[in-house]
Amino acid sequence: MRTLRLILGDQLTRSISALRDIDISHDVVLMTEVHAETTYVAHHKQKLVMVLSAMRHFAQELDDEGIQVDYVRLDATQNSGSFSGELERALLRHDVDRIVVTEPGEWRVWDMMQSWQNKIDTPIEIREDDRFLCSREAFSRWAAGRKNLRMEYFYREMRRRTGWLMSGDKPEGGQWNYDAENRKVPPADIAVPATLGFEADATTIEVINLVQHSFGDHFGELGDFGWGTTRDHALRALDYFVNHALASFGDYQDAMKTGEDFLFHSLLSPYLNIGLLDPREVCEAAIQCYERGDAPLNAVEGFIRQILGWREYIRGIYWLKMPAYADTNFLDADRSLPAFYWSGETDMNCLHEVVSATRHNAYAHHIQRLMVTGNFALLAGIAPAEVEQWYLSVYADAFEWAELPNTHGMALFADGGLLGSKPYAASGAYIDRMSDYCSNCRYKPKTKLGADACPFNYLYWHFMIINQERLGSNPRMAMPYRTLARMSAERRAEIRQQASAFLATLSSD
Ligand code: FAD
Ligand code: DLZ
Ligand code: SF4
Repeated sequence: MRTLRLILGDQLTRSISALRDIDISHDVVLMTEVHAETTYVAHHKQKLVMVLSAMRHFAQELDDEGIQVDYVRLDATQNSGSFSGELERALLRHDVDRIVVTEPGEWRVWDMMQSWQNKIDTPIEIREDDRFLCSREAFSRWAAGRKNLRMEYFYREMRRRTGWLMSGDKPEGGQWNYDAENRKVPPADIAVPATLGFEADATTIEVINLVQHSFGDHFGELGDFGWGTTRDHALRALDYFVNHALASFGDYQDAMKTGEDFLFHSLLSPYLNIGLLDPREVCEAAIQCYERGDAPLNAVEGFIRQILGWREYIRGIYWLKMPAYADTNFLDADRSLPAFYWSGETDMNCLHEVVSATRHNAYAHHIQRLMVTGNFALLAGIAPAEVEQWYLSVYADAFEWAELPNTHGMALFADGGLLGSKPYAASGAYIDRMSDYCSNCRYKPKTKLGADACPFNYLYWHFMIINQERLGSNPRMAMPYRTLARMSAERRAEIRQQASAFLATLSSD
């Protein structure tokens, strides 16, 4: 029996289910660069380089093993531009008995794959993507019948299931979660590890030229491209993080600092998401570091929770709730995305800094995404679909299964509280406490109203006022609503007036 094995651009894992039983002497692996995938959103140029170069390197590694790889380049003559078209064309080139593929990461492609079963005569086997620690089925079982799908409960179950950081049936150190220790503000002279960059080889340089030529109008700069594009690079990035940054990961996880775009974060999400790293090996490397005594528990638990907890939970929610999930809009937010999300040109220094870093690096860390760009979009009532398009476009790690629940649920509360128990709405005080952005801003974080007032301050109370009917009965919002109740009618009117005037200045052109 001869099998055609289709590998997508985020399935670059040698042990992936679609390759597991490969017969090297007969089978053929199909990999295709297609226009539909390079343009379904206008991906950051660095993401395009990373994915396409990693695909080419992965194909070469399979070829080095003696596997027959049919690799279709973006500029190949007759490239149809879509997975469906390329699969059909490949079937004309190869006489095969069946097609094997691993389920895709995105609903959009899953839907497309379902249609292949009817359109194509050759039998297709769609295999589970078991590169995650919790299968879609196991997540559904966990969610079934629960009123409350909070991450924390899921995470505890995953800790028990894996035995990671457990002492018998108790969590290591006696607590499940050490977040209270993970909100420190870094001293001004903190020594941050140098960024590990990878030099572009001939393959990557060729892709950089292709992207510059064909996708020059996409967001982002290529000048600083330093992402790894091979499994070897990804393993080096993991090793570098564990040995140089993990020990301080917990302490400064929520901090933001001008000129330090990465602080102690791992920068591993793009490698995890395209399959160059496996979540198990990443968590195990962190646990070994703890067991050697090289990183404290608050750091390692905090890091493990991101992967074993958040990453798995977010993916579980995506598959549990799609496709209807994307259409909810609990707060009826409908404003257009302001143009400064692309240009970075705004007097609000925090937004300017985060958008600029995003343009340079195709990266921003979690708190920058959630509490700066996300918080502003929430307070300003930007339409969820527009915000989601932005997040899907601008980060190297952006794949809808991870991006959508984080944006739609966590940042925008558009799901009405399925994912988070309350909106992550914050005034300028939060950004002032966790960053040094405010000291270089034309606005004052402590001023509530007037020309110098930080816009986050009056937008926060405006958000509370206009959403009182929707949020007022939420017990976790009781405190701000008590404060609002004590506010005079004049004060509220002033807030509404200044917020409306500010929002009217936001332009999407
Ligand atoms: P670290 O801070 O070092 O964390 C370690 C790892 O934990 C990450 O590599 C990632 O794999 C995982 N992780 C941490 N938080 C999350 C989370 N909330 N959801 C899923 N995985 C998590 N992550 C993506 O991988 N792709 C996205 O498209 C994406 N979009 C986001 C959009 C918004 C609005 C927000 C608030 C968060 C988003 N995240 C996304 C989650 C998180 O911000 C990134 O995973 C993280 O910033 C990646 O950087 P890092 O590798 O340095 O992470
Ligand atoms: C992200 C991406 C891009 C930019 N280009 C390709 C491509 O040309 N060919 C390919 O196989 N995959 C690409 N990908 C990754 C896919 O978008 C991803 O595999 C699907 O969205 C399923 O998650
Ligand atoms: Fe951002 Fe307000 Fe601080 Fe300026 S003062 S950086 S707008 S939080």
